[in-house]
Parts: sequence; structure tokens; C-alpha cells
Amino acid sequence: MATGREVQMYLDLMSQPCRAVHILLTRTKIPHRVHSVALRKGEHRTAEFSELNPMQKVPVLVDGGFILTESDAILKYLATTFDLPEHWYPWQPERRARVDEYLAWHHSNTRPHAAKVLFPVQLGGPVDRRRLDRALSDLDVTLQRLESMFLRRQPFLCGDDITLADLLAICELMQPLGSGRDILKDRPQLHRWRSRVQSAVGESFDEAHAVLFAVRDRRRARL
Ligand SMILES: N[C@@H](CCC(=O)N[C@@H](CS)C(=O)NCC(=O)O)C(=O)O
Repeated sequence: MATGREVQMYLDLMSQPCRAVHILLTRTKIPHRVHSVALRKGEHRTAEFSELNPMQKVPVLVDGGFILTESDAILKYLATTFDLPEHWYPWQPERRARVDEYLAWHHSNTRPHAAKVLFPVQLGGPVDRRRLDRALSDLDVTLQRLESMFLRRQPFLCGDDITLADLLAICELMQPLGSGRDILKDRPQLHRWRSRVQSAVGESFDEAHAVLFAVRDRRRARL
């Protein structure tokens, strides 16, 4: 690791992909500085931030003069340019391909399906029951596939040890907690996997999820 290198991370911890990146940074002690971009205040739409990411989305990484968007790319960049334990993004081609395989699937399954259950309840108005039921049913198929395909014979999504895939997946699956829904509660296999991920990343898990837990607790207190 080059001495004096410190990456700049622009993020909002209410964002799932930002939390995944944050966990990797803190767990592996990559020197970094967090620049908070509060989405709810529209800070991602300022001229200054739009210059970093014209797509106006977080996370964004800046490493020297190099600017990188997309959590998937950021995680892989960090894993390959810092001297991280190999298990995060294995070098062996087949093991690496398993991580890439999950991540490709993730962006059109776990991410949209976990996020969709939030929208019918998030806006504060009446819950759109039909939309919510459809979203829950799509999510159910994804959760079943996570169990039957990815976790069928192994403790983590892509093998015997934690990888970048587990980070992106767990952060998506935690998000509905903010609206009071623990979607893993009745799924013992995924529940055990969540505990394994939590043990593997230690305090970084709660640190990244502190804001989400606070939202959940405020919501509970209002009920
Ligand atoms: N594919 C991107 C997704 C990034 C993304 O959608 N970020 C959301 C927060 S989770 C965002 O910045 N949304 C702001 C907006 O769309 O206005 C990644 O994985 O980094």
C-alpha cells in the first residue's frame, strides 16, 4: 500500500451501495476520508457534486486524480489496488468469476427487488397495497434463489469466505428495516448467513448501519 495514500469517499449511509463500500473501507482499514452527501437534502444535485458524478448518484470514490462511480467498480478497484486479504475478490479465475456472476445477477435482482418493497410505504402517504404485494412477491423469488442457488452448499454467497458479493447483498437486504420490515426474519438460512456476514465484518457492520437503525428505531417509537 502506498504510504500517504488516502481515498476520498462521497457517500450517504442511508444508501445501500454506499454502506457496502463503507464496510470494506473500515473493515480492511483502507485510509479514507468520508465526505457526506445528504441525499434527502439534495446535496447530490449541487454543481460541485455533479462535477464529480454527472449522474448525481452516490457512492463516488476519488483516489488522487482518479474519479470512480458505481459501487461494484469501486469495491473491485479497492480490492485490487490495496493489499487486501485475497478472499474479498479472489485472484483464482473461477473463484473470481463466481463473485462476478453474483454481482451481475445482483443488479437486476437483489437490488431492484429489495428496493421496490420500500417505495409503496416510503412516501408517508397511504400504502399502495397492490404495488406492495407485487414487490413482496418478486422479492420472495429473489430470496428463494439466494438460498437455493447461492447459499445452497456454502456459508457465503460465493464460497467458504466473505467476498464483495456478500457486502452488496447484505446492505440491500437490510434496507427494508428502515420501513419496519425485516425481510430475512422468516428465512433461517438467510438469517444465519446475515449473522455470518456480521461476524466476518465485526463493528463495521453496525457502524455502516447506524443511520438505518436510527430510522428504524424512530419509526418504532412513533407506532
Ligand atoms: N449502480 C449504482 C447505484 C447508485 C445509486 O442508485 N445511488 C442512489 C442511492 S442508493 C443515489 O445516489 N440516488 C440519488 C438519485 O438517484 O437521485 C451503484 O451501485 O453505485
